[in-house]
Amino acid sequence: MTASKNTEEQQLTPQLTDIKNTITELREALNLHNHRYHVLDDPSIPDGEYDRLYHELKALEQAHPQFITETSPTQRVGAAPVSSLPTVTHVVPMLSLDNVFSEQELAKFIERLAKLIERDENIAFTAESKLDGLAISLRYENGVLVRAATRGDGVTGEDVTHNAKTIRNVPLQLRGDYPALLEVRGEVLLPKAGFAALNQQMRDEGKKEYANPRNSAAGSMRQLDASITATRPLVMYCYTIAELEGAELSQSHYEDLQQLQNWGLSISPNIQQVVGLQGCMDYYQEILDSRAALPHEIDGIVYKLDDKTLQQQAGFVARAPRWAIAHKFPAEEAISTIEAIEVQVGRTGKLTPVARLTPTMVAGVTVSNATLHNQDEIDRKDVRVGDQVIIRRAGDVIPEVLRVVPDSRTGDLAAFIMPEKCPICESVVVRDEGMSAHRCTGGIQCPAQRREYFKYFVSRKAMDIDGVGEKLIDQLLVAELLKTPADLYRLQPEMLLGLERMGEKSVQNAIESIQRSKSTTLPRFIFALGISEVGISTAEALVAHVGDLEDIRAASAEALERVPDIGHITAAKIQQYFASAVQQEIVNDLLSVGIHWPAAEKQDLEAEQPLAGKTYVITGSLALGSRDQAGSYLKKLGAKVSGSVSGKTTALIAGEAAGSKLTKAIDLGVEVLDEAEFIKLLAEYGVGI
Ligand code: 5U1
Repeated sequence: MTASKNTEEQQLTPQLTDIKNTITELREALNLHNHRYHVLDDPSIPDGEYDRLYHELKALEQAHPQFITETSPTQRVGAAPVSSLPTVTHVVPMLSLDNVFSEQELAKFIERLAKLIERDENIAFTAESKLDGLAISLRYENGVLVRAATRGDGVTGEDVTHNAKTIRNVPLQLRGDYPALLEVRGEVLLPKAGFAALNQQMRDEGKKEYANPRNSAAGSMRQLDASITATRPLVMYCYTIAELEGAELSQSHYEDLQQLQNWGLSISPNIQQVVGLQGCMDYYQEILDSRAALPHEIDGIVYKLDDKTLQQQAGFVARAPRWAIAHKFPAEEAISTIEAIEVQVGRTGKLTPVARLTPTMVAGVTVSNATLHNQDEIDRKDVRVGDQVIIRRAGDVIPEVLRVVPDSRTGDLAAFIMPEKCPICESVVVRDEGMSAHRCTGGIQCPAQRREYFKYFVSRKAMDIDGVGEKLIDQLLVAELLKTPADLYRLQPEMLLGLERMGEKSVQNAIESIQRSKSTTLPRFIFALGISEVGISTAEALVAHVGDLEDIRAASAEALERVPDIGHITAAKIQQYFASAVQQEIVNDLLSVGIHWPAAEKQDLEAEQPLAGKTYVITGSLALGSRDQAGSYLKKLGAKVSGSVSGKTTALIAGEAAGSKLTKAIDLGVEVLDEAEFIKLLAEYGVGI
């Protein structure tokens, strides 16, 4: 330590010295994370954690401006370019955005802005998703793409023209009445599906995976070899015009975006004009609700003052415009610690290792458990009890452990090994050859499997016994009244009366819904048996192509494999199920208590299946009836009906109020049919509605 520093510190109170030290530590941490994020494309902490550190530093510096230095991470726009790509100077600097994290902060932003532009707070904004990718600037001269550059530090970026030219929705030549000069900015992204495929490929090749889609987009765009970038399904959405010559635009930012589209550039889906705080918050909630279903990652909303003259009046601060703000979503990733790894046993006996975590807030919810999937995943991620880990909770998906925080392990930690005996019933645990899952061999004798199986058996898609819920099943199991599924049909009112929360009305309700469920359909019954790999559409295919239960029970694995969409493994599982003496008894027992269905409508396999090999998705509400009903028309013609849109979808049938599936279909370029077009399609194949 130098003498002058000593003197300086002697003049500070102990409290100020502490603050100064905290500021220094925060800067060091942020510099390190900045380097990993921008230079190495390999962040070690989630974005939410970075934001937290950044805001802690910013708040301390605001309270103690005497400690602000020119080199503080708060004083710069982004990271300087580092690779061997040529550099580019941005004539108009590439900005970043200030963030808010709550409605209150947003309200303050609007209040401040209203004062700056001397208007009331009913300000018109253009609201759009904050895309989680890499910011890029595209320059078009006489309609021709002449340069693409990364943001870098906002003034100097990297020349990535060779890579931008490989992005399918970046036009090399503008369309229509394009201007003499256009510099446009936006975000390059790798959609979620492309990210998953890329990481699978990295794993297969033994290479390091990307931490998130944004890093993979950055890594892809900063390749020296454009043929590598060309293999990545990147997309670019434009969000602002930086330079323009030779065209007149209106005063509205929203209309600028429409104009960009006319010139052949893509803009973010779901852009809306909104007014005031309420308009912003409604839009925020709508997009947050559909976040998990979107094809690409977004991390918040951007609101921009729509009137460009007023934008000029509001002006800029060092790194960001005063007329725009990013409203960040609650972070979906956070750091926690693994306190234990326990093993859960599912309906089919599959063992799932579950991490018990130090309770941690993720996406607005306290998370204490996260799935570790299976032994292979634990080994691949090298996750151990005691590790600090990054966890993720996205939408309604079960929280999962993504990875260990790099360099966080201190000391020797024991590796996890799956138990050799079931932790619930002590039956032998086996691992099917070539499969990742370990299984308990106890079958329905295992209390865990039995409980899960009964919950499944009564569920809506199976026997649909709505009067029997989880609580009642637990009580019946404890009372040893349920051993095999047919026992449900042997229950008498007096056996239920007196159980917790089972008054006369609930008992009657339970018994009636059990009795009602006896009349079912064969696909539902097969589904309810819980044969591994057999979902409702496989059960429907079995009935359509093989016949009644007796035919299915007697079918060989080879015959089952001839059913569309039934592969080798599923055929073997079905055949093994019906060959097992234990399962035969379960099925016979169910038949003996009176479960029945209408005679199966076996389809003639030779009959014409004009839509065989095609896959449709149905969304929104249809005037012709339920989506199930609409799906059955398609299935009759040999088509498959799926629940989610992908690149393999033939077409999306979109009824009224279609939401995120429609957005995804448009994004993926999947054909969309409205109800009238759908009815016409059916009519072409002789199906009248
Ligand atoms: N969607 C969107 N993201 N984003 C980032 N719009 C947008 N605008 C930006 C930035 C940095 O800057 C403009 C306000 C100039």
